Amino acid sequence: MNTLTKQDITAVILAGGKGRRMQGEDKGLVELADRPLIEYVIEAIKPQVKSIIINANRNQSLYSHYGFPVISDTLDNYQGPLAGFFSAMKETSTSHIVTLPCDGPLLASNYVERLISTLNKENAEIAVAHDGNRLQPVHSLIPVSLSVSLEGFLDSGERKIDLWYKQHNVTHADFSDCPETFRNINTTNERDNLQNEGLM
Ligand SMILES: Nc1nc2c(ncn2[C@@H]2O[C@H](COP(=O)(O)OP(=O)(O)O)[C@@H](O)[C@H]2O)c(=O)[nH]1
Ligand SMILES: [Mg+2]
Repeated sequence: MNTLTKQDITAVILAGGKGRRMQGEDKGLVELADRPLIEYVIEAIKPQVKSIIINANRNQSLYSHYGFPVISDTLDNYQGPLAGFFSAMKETSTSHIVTLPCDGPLLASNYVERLISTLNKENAEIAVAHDGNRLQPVHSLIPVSLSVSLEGFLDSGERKIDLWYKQHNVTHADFSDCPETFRNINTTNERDNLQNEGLM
């Protein structure tokens, strides 16, 4: 019987992308209402977990100012979020990780609790968030013991999150009541819209 608590969780903030739709900017450091995006994410996730890892492939010294370990992908050339999951899992001291992107500043205050309670309730290995319309694959709760499976998957040349999840017993955590948790900033326009809506 699973009885996970927040003490079992390291949050992995994924800030390792290329910022392709934002002129190659390092999105975690892009400012929203005068503060880097990652600051909103750290503030929201910190009370929900035991520890935090920032997964970044650039500007590591800037990210390290927040006082958490900064881990780069062991695979080079921006091979996608699974590369970040794996690199962070290797450095984690808790039994589980919760993943979340650096570009989603409206994270629910019960994000981790809901993933945990879903996994505790269901007989599954991984809990992935569902916004009511679709699965949100970079928002998930994963046991670190699956790093062996993930390493094999990456070694075989696969990169797609959904395909890796298909190899495991995955349950969906229902977040249809707070879809803003998944609102994320991929373009300068999306950043400006959020600012103009006065949500920050
Ligand atoms: N570690 C790592 N993270 C990545 C990589 N590519 C994207 N990500 C992260 O995955 C998340 C989702 O990427 P994003 O470009 O925002 O795509 P979206 O799902 O369309 O919003 C972001 O937090 C990125 O930082 C990568 O190559 N390595
Ligand atoms: Mg995004």
